[in-house]
Amino acid sequence: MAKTKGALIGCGFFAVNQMHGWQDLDGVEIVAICDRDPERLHLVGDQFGVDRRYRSADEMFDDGGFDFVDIATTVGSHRALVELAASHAVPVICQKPFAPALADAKAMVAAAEKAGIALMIHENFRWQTPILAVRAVLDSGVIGEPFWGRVSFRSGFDVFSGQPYLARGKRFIIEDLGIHSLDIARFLFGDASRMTARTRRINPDIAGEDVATMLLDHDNGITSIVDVSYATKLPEEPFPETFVEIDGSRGTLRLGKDYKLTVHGPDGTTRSVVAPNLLPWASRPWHNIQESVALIQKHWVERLAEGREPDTSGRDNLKTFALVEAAYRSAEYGETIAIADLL
Ligand code: NAD
Ligand code: 89Y
Repeated sequence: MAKTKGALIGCGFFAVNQMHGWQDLDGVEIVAICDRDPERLHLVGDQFGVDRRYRSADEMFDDGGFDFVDIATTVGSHRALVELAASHAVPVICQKPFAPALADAKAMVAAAEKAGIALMIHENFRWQTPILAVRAVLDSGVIGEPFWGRVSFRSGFDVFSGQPYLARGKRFIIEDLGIHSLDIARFLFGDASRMTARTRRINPDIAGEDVATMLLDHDNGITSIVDVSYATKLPEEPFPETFVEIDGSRGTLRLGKDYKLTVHGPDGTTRSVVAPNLLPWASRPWHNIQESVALIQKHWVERLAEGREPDTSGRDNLKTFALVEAAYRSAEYGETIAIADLL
């Protein structure tokens, strides 16, 4: 059977994971890559054996010959590149964060819909093995109806050495990492209607906030706390693990350090380890994230073939991105923000 052909724009720090993920999928071949930095183009092109290399996305689209494009650049270029893909009617995956602002994200969804193409946001954290395990427990009904939850990511890991731009942005942890935690909260507890947030900057060497505490009212009555920090110095560094606590009408669930999952219900307590697989190309501690890249890319290819909307489509991800926007507004004005007013 003919392979699905893809092109990748942005051959930086994270794109290498995406290239590995594509390489592992039997039915996919990345036939062209693009980066304005010739060194990155050379490095990634040689590592993955891709001959068609471009410094300009316009030129790559003009030459065409691919069924989808994977955008792995940083946020500033997302809107222009998604609109470029739409103008060539090429289905597109775009890395998180969706866009610099909600208005851009809405314009990107509109452009994709007008062109009749699929748009998926690479929101991979909900595809992590431990998070999928938590979702499966909720679906089993063993803890009953959830009424309270917490999604927590607290770390002191140096993310700035690999991603130096993170230290320079006016917005940092909510836009970069909290966006994943907020999406996990939506995945586990459903859409949210109200957001209250507080932020702090502890690290004096960065421009944005590195601590955020967010309170969400979900449509189904669940209250959740999403708390994120890159200023938390623990005896054992948990990066990049997300901890989850859920209280339900019949029991409780706790996902803690080293992927330990404890589920307590009317029939007793079960303890298990829901660790991610260490893929051959992955490296600790990133393997949890790396496996979720492979899983979301598989999901994209399946949905593309079926002509069905991916779970983290642009339309869906507007609701996660609205929570990001709401958190910044709430922290700035000290108010609770109604999400419907943003969408
Ligand atoms: P990076 O700066 O290392 O790489 C981006 C690359 O894109 C650079 O090589 C740059 O030259 C190239 N580029 C930028 N604009 C371009 C354009 N218009 N045309 C061609 N090339 C262009 O950044 P990174 O750390 O790899 O992050 C990329 C994206 O991945 C960010 O949005 C980041 O938030 C996201 N990310 C996601 C995860 C995740 O788990 N989903 C993890 C880390 C990073
Ligand atoms: O950019 C971030 C992401 O998406 O996952 C972890 C990260 O690399 C640093 O916060």
